Amino acid sequence: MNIYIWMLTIGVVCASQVRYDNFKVHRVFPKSEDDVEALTKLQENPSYDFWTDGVGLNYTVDIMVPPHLEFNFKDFLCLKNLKSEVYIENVQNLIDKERPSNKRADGPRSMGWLEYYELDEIYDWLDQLAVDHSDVVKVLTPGTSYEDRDIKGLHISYSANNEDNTIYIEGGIHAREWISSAVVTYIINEIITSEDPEVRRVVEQYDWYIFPLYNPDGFHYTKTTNRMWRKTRVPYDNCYGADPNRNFDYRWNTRNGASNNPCSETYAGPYPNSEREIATMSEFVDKIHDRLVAYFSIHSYGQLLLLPFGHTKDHLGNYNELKEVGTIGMEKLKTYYGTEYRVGNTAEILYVATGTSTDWVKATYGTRISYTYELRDTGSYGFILPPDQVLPSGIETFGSLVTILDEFAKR
Ligand code: 0X9
Ligand code: ZN
Repeated sequence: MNIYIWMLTIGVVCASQVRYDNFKVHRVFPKSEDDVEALTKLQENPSYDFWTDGVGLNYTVDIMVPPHLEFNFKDFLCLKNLKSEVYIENVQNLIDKERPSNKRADGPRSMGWLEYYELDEIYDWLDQLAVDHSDVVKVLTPGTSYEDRDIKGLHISYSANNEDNTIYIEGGIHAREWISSAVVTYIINEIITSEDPEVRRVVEQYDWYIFPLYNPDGFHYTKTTNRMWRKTRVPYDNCYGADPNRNFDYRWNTRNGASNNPCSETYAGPYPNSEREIATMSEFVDKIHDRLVAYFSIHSYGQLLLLPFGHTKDHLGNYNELKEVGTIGMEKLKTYYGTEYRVGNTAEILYVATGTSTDWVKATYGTRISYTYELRDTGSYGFILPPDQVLPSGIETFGSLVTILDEFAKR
């Protein structure tokens, strides 16, 4: 009897939905190396969730603070004389507002871009596209996640002659960045169904490999249990998950770009490619690498277009070309709704990050085009971007992507 009650309690603890009542997101401005050091130290405490993962001089840091630590946190700010601003008053309120549209009322919904969808809805839609457009669309499942979910994507091909013109798009590598997967599904839909002659002219020149959900276990977990989950779901010591975007086999776990601590949001994992998702998908990219002209990794948030590399501020390789074309792409993006992006090297305009997908592709295969998008917004909603911003995000992002490809083709 006792054992039964004990087991029941454990079960309830593990399965309950995490709530974020009165969790605030503070934006802090580090103005000196001392500030950076103090914040980096604070980040070691996993109770503070750094929504912007790294800390860099003169760049703002968004930190989610649980109510019981609000007092300590304010003391810390005072002590260090750090300037700050409350960006989100109550994270749970945003989650609650998002929720009605993220629930399925009566069975599966047909795909759209006015709400957020579940994993099986997205996968069913991919399957249906392959049926409806069997001449150009094929479903691919190169592998499965740690918890045995498919990593499903599409190969879209208009002509066998396009093989050497392959574009790869990866979405949803960070579980809580729902807008990433939503925008990637929008991109898929436009590539296949757009009737705009300009769009058709560009997209039909390429072969497309597109995977909207690189981290299916994490995604599922954000739907069932913890909306703010980022990593994979592999148990390590006392904590779950490695950061899949620190797990790629290039400069893995080096120079402040990732963490050794399994409880950290940027845990690099025990070794490169330790995460089954990353090992499998890296192997898949390897198989097609000689046809690859572009690799796009889609994240949120910050409205940034990031160029390799994350380990150094140096402008390596074809930085100039990537920066110029990226800037043209972001000018196009702005024409739709006025959304402004900054373009630059990751370590320079964001923070040091190592073992990321776009750096791995660039360094390993020398792929000409390699960009990381940090989609909307700039912090008002952060990861909990309201569903009414899905469609505009899709439209502006797709527009910029087409412009970038077209501009590269002219050079
Ligand atoms: O830290 C990350 O992995 C990305 N930011 S996020 O807030 N979405 O987690 C940035 C990745 C930067 N990419 C490269 N260094 N290539
Ligand atoms: Zn991310």
